[in-house]
Amino acid sequence: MAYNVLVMAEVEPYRTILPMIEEQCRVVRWHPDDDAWRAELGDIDGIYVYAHIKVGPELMDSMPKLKVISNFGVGVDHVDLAAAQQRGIPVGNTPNVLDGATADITFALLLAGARNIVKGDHFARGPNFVEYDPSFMLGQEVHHQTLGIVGLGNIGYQVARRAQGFDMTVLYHNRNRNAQAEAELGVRYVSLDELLAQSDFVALNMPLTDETRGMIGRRELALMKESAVLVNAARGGVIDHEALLQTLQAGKLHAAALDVTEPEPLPRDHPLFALDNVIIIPHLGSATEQTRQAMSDRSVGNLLAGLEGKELLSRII
Ligand code: 8YV
Repeated sequence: MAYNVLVMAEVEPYRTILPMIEEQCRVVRWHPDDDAWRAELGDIDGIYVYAHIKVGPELMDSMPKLKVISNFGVGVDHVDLAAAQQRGIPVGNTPNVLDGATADITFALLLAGARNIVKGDHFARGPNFVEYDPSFMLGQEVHHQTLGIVGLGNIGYQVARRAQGFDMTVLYHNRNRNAQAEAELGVRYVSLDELLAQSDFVALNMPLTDETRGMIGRRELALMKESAVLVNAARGGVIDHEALLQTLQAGKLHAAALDVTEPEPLPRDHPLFALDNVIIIPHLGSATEQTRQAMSDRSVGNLLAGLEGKELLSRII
């Protein structure tokens, strides 16, 4: 086998990944507690990262032959990109192939938060649903309302497209203005404060970076309408969870609908679980059979290209 690859995964990778890598490489399995893999570091040519395990400068420096880091997923906040860049190691990720699935889950959470889908499901199964009452569980209208998208990248763009089908007015906030999206979708750029104050729904679709960490804190949550729904399909770290907890406990939002949390998973006794105005799902943004397969193909493709010194199919640096 020409190359040695360190597969960093705490769980078994999606079913096609290891067979594809093993066709051309020898796999060394990383382990959080058992250090046997460390003996192999001098021979490792590539790292394959599955599900957000941290890759820092010490690890990179312990692999003199390292040629590529390939990440399963588009978000690479767990990889020290500056350190990789300094060392001239390309980092591959999986943009585009997961935009549709992640936009779909953003919209699913938006609808579920607005229309009490999860709360309604629990109620319909429970002992108290013995009489239908047209006055209970009133939600918030979605169609013709205002959606504010924070992070109008590829995923945010797809969220805006879905909002068009619901006749929504779409505001966005982003590092840079997106003239193409403005022209194609009629979305309007506003400041973050304006977006929070005017939107009936706020969808977070930005990457986690030094700039976005804790972006939605106490002050920002207080700017939102009490009838609003906050959807996070980005990373847990973009929201201050203590501030969110207090806001929801005080009933200052209609609902929060979270695909991601910080930490992830939350401790099993976390106080957010006691609230019925929050929906939490276990990071399912891109979790469809089709998208997982596409992410596998892209990330293994990036790995193999990097090992052979070729241009990656998609690289973040
Ligand atoms: C992935 C994601 O499931 O791509 C991303 O950034 O957050 C998810 O779609 C995850 O990264 C896989 O580990």
